[in-house]
Amino acid sequence: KAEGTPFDYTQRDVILYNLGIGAKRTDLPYVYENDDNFQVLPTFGVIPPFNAVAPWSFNDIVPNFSPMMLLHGEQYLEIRKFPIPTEAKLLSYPKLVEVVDKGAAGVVVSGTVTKDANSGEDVFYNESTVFIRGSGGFGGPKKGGDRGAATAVHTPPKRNPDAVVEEKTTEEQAAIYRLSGDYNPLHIDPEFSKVGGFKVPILHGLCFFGISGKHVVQTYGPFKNIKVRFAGTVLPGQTLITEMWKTGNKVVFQTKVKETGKLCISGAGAELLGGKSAL
Ligand code: HDC
Repeated sequence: KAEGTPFDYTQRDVILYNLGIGAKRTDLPYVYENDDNFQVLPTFGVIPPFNAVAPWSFNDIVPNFSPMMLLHGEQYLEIRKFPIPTEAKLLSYPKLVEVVDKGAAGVVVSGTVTKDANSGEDVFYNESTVFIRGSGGFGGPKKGGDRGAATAVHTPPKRNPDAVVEEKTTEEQAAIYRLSGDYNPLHIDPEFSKVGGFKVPILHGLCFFGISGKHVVQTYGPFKNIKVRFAGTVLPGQTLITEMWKTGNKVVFQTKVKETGKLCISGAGAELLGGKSAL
């Protein structure tokens, strides 16, 4: 039986995560453990599996692997237990889902179940897609599989968005976000990011995913799953504009960088939990 990678967290980790995705000192439910409604933003579900030990190595599955050329391509998160605990001991079990050949790039998808270490109950399921520039052309399949909500591409309706939320990130956004567990130097070390093709260290995909997810929660309430494609990079300090369309129980959304007008999240959607939630 595979051994899970442990992730134990406390209220302190919850507050640090919430701050990393832009919670303000006045957002007491996000930053104050004694608030009656103290909670973790639901996109926290991507954190426990982040450093889970994978039973494969990139060097074994794609050619010319370089960590400097790796970008986060897509993310799917399913929350399987509500309310999300504000402290817990969890175990994550990563699996390789697929390796796709995009010619100039290799695309690797992993899927990770995260369980409560005491009860054995599922808490989160994640699928993460990484886009590795220069690691394609190995003769693999050109398209990935259809796994329902995990691979859905959500198309915004033609009408104007039903809701728009704008939020400026801070210059320190990546420096704070990384303390939740993604210490990739691409987001802090200019020497490293330069080799990857970026003059300035770029923001973590999962940081602007979290900020956009927060916009969805604050507008429509909690969701049971969320899927995004990282369509463009974001620099710390830039302003994010999340455009949302409510279609039934689903929120279709996309996020733009205000300063450039370019999409950083596209084809995204979240399925709402609905009803009264304890979140
Ligand atoms: O879309 C381009 C881009 O720059 N996106 C933004 C990437 C980004 O900023 N990511 C976040 C920051 S990096 C990060 O956070 C790393 C982190 O520290 C570690 C992650 C670890 C996660 C694991 C957790 C366990 C780019 C460069 C990705 C693609 O642009 P192009 O090269 O111009 O590609 P394009 O010609 O448009 O398309 C080629 C084929 O690839 C598919 N594709 C495009 N964007 C994709 C993608 N696939 C997955 N994810 C994406 N984001 C296209 O569909 C196309 O395929 P096909 O021809 O079959 O349609």
